[in-house]
Amino acid sequence: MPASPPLSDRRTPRYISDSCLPALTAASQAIIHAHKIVVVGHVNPDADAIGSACALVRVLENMGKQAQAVIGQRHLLDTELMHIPGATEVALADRLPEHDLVIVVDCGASSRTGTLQPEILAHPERVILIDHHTSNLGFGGINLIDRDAESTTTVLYDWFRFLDIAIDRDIAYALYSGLATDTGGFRWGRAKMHMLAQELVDTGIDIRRISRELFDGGTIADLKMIGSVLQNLTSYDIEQTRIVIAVAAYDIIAGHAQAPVEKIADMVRGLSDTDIVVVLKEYAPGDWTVSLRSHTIDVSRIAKIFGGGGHLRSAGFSIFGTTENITSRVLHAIETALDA
Ligand SMILES: [Mn+2]
Repeated sequence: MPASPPLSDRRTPRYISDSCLPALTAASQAIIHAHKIVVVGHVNPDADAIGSACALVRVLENMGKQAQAVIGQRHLLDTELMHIPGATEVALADRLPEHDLVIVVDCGASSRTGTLQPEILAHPERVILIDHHTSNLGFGGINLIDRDAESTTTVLYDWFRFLDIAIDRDIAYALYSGLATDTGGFRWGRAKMHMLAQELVDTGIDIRRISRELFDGGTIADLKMIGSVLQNLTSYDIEQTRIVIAVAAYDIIAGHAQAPVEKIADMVRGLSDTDIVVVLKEYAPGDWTVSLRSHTIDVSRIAKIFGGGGHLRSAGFSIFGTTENITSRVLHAIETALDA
């Protein structure tokens, strides 16, 4: 009896789990049959969301599909992400453009699709979800989720290999941006994230430039804004756990790009005398995004209490209220989580 032909190497996942193979196959079949594809990244996108969306749109266009990336929010995207090839073509929308398939990227919960959430939940059979968040329960018809992957762009890379897509420099730039950002500049992740980085860098991308765009930048005014937030850090002790809260109120951050505000959590997360870092960011009056960071405690559990999610060490959620009200609710939730 003749042996069945071996799967070619490209079909073997290199950076994601073999258990993703059924989803890789299903997702590949779905796009082959689709013509108009909408790619949705999360609200207040970071470089992993925009990098994933841009890389995917370019690949789909190369496959002869009509593809459009959208974010379900009204306020403008952060100009600091516009260096990623294709980012200027990402649209803002309250409704999904005409489509026969939706691919949602880097959204750990359906709420992260913003104003597009009702339409996405109404037709999961038209939705492929690609993600790496620990807390993701899988709200798509096809769920390509690897909770060990460093970034959504890591998952995409293996999908592109599976599809036998050539990775050009623009695609590599977008994928690398997501990988570099979600590993804090390669400070955490598995050893093989460096192998993926090497494969991407081998396409000829300029990592010095990408790193400068992703991690440096900002203005004198941005630095002063960060300074005034840090000046007013408050700390709380719940039993043996120290919590630090930073409040980036609307009147302090208005007029600043999102990137320097998002930087605050990463500046505070490394403190040696702190267990949990909470950063409250008021991007619109009364409308807050909360970031949670910890080296020792599963903060995705705390974020879930507020309808958010994320990773073990890095999670977040959205909430309306005042500084005092949100602070007391967050402290109470942490106390509850610590007791559990
Ligand atoms: Mn991500």
